[in-house]
Amino acid sequence: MFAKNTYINRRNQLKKDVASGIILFPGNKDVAFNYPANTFTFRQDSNFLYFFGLNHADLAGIIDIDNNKDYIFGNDVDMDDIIWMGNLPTIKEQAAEVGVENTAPLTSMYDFITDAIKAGRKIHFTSPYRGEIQMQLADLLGIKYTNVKNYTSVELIKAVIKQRSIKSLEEVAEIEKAIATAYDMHTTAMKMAKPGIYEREIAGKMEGIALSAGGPVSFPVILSINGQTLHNHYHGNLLSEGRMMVADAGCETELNYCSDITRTVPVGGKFNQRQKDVYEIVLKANMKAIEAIKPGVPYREIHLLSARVIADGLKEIGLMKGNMEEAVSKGAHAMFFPHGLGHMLGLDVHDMEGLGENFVGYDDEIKRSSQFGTAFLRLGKRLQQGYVLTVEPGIYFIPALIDQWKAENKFTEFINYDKAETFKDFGGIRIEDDVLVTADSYKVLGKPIPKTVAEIEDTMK
Ligand SMILES: [Mn+2]
Repeated sequence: MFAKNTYINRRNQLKKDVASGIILFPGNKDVAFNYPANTFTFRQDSNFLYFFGLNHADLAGIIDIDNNKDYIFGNDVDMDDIIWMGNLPTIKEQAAEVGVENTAPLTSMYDFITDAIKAGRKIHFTSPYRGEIQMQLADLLGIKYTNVKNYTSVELIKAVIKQRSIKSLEEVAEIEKAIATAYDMHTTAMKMAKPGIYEREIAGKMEGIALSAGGPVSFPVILSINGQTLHNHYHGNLLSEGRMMVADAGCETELNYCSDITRTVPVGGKFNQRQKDVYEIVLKANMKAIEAIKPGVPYREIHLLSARVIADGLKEIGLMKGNMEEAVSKGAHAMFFPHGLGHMLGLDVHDMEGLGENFVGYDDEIKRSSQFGTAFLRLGKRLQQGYVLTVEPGIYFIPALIDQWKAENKFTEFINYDKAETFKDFGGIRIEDDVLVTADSYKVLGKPIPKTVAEIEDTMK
């Protein structure tokens, strides 16, 4: 974990940003995989990690704003735990490492919260995303399980997002560590992408590299020759010449900071002309978007800029036609680019999304668009120094979507459906980097991962 002052300062800032009451951060519990003693890999809650740093199950953190006191609730290990799981420092000792003086057994948290409720004090908590925590909160607060989400604190959610959005140097350094591992994952995948190999062989190798480096993957590896399915987790296809392989994968560091990188490569290592034509458009959209990053610019503008680069490029190769400014404003490009340009990145791969996508990505000034395509943009608001975000444009040929829009005669003035028909066997291309917003521009984080046609072909040789 970081030095204890990091956690003390974060909690103190929160006490300034939330007016009064008690802030409750339940840590995560182990979750059963197929029977109680066989659990999923433990993942601590990111808010708990951010403010309390401790990385094991069955803890809770409380910040008493009114009395300026921080607490960790948890149980010391007993002999059974020591025999089966090994020894751990006492809760008191662990708490001291993150600058918390007050500790108590987990069960006493119920009395603590009950007393606070009786005294009419406000209990702030964020929206639970796991059933176990939702039930724990219902129990603690004496409310119905289904009613818990109605009591979440918007004040706390906004205060947490305000802090976690701005990455410190030590956090950026962690993210760069995660990208260093992603470099190994992706260059290994490129070298393995030969005809006759199954997707799962490469996906498994990538996940193994993440685990070897000390953390899990930051989300299940997306690796597919059917890249037109955006979040494709099926890994059973055999790679064959003429297909593009999309690999969208990252990892977590030991401190649980994430990377999220996408590369798309031609199976066998050589782009054919059609693949190169589409690839160069996506690459240009990725680079132009990155170059536009600086504080004060709404990310939605950069999303639309990348959409424009894609539309112009598709017009050049005959897939779109007409006035591209109009096409983009009406959303015609979204048949080929039906998702957002990117999202924040940090302790979560879609950072803070558990707190609510619109709280993270939008604000009073910039509201989420309802237009197909742009509506899926997770981050639209103005950028600030210290944000870390992904830039991930793509072009996809989704046969069912082409069929539907064609049948509806949708945007026939902008889309050349005859030509689109001939691309139904193409798949998709996405290129994603992780970028820091600096004082006056941007920094692409981590060691550069092969990205141009020449770099990729050279790596795959
Ligand atoms: Mn991403």
